Amino acid sequence: MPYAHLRRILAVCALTLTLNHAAFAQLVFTDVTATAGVALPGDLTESVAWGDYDNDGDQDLYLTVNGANRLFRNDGGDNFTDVTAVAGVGNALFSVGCAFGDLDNDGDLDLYVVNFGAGRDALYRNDGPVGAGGEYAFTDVAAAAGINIELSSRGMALLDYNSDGLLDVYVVAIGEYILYRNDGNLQFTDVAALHGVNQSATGVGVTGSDVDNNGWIDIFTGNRSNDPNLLYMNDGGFFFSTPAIGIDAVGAGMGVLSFDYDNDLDFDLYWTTWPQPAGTINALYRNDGEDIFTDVAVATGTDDPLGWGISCNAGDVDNDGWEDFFVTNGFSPMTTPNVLFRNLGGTFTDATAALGGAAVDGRGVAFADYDRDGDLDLMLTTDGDVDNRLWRNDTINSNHWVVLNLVGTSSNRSAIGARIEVTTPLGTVVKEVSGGAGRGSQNSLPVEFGLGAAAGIDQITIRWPNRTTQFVHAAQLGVDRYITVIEGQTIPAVSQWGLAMMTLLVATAGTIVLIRRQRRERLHPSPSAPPSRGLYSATSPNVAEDWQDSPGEMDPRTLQLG
Ligand SMILES: [Ca+2]
Ligand SMILES: [Ca+2]
Ligand SMILES: [Ca+2]
Ligand SMILES: [Ca+2]
Repeated sequence: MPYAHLRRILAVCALTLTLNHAAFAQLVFTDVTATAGVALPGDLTESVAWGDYDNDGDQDLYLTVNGANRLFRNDGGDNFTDVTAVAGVGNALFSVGCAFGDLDNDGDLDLYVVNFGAGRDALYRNDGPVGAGGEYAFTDVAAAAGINIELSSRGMALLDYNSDGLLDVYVVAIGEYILYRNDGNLQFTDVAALHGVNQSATGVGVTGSDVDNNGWIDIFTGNRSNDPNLLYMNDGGFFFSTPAIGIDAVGAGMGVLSFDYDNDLDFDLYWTTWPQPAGTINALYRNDGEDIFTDVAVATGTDDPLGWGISCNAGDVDNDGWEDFFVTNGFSPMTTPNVLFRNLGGTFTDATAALGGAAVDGRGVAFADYDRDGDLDLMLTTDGDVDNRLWRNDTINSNHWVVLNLVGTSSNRSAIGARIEVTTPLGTVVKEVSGGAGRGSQNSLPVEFGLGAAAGIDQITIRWPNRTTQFVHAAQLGVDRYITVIEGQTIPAVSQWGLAMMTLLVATAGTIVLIRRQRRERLHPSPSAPPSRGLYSATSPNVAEDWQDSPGEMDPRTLQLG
């Protein structure tokens, strides 16, 4: 028996035995759309991307709309502020996809927006805190950057296909697919034909993922109008059109997703479809290695036979170490419910009831822990007949977690495409930093790992997008915290005492900042001034605090390693 296969079986056995006990704790979500101020009544919201555009340590929210898109700044708690105007990102075309990524590696997140119908896609360069009141602002540089697509674009993903440290853009449209190679200085060249990844099909969804684990990001596209879905395998920055066996089902393909549903340390593929031609159902392709896949949707309970599938995204909402996922359904003659599939250890159950129902005309979906309490929250975009929905995860269980925020140095700074394995005494779980999935929606770049009952981490293994591997011996770092890892920087040995001191330093630094701010505000009262949004830093060079939303509120769980 090949070692890799044996390892997979052992990994599944170990996780099944140890993580499954917590799987049946009650899931609880609260609809906070109204209180958070992110409802867009009457607007058709198409897609969603989470990203910390203002580098204050929390996830902000971008929604594409048939009309002016919106950027909501996360102000802590459940408070979001519409900053579209000052940020300059309200593209008024019919935008259907978006993703955040640091395309010029200057330390802040840029934003790519896909526009359906006529009109150029937008490439918003983040210019930093240059706007009114020191707010972050963007400039659409698409034309100067060589982004000239004015076709009917549908979906997109960011990926560094040639592993040169610059994020590239793959756009799927009707009848043409474009791979914008990033040549540096925000200059892009379409190399889709050169690399054989142009298609004459009707593309809807795309995602980048290293499906065969050779260190190069592959491309999986969902194509409708009876065009086959295609998986382009990447070897050395060159794509090979040899079709993977088993994934090319024909139908009305829509959203696509890559995630390891069965915890055997390879990425499996999901594909949503409309029920046309009759009988076409969603597919979950189990990765069997050697570019061979087996559709296990029916066997795992994820075929959603009544759904009109649009988009999909994954997140471990109960932190049990098994990846759950959400499927949106819409554009249907009747309203078919969106579905939250909860992973019970390789098979799934419909957990949508935990949301209080989701029978609305859905479009896009993405996960992020916007309130930084260690569980993944959920944004759903919808047709204009109902409001989009933001659900806060209020599940209470004893499962542990860690959120890893990766900073590339020789790799792309957003670390999109990094492969992360987190090993605890209970097993190993693998995820990637996502450049977009489903149909043009994007989870947060920081990756949340549920750890189940594991109260400690043995090791974190990161294969950066430049294909170097970094081992983080994390035994002393603890769990239930955010950890920032900078590419290539070694982790200092930290004793429990040292960790306590680092936490104390972080809390002390926060207190000092708070006292200084309160003193400043006493001396210089300025009720109309915007809140200070500078970065808190502790005195230790090995630790930095990046939580700064509500004035004075500190999160001592956050460590920056480097
Ligand atoms: Ca933020
Ligand atoms: Ca797998
Ligand atoms: Ca789970
Ligand atoms: Ca949360």
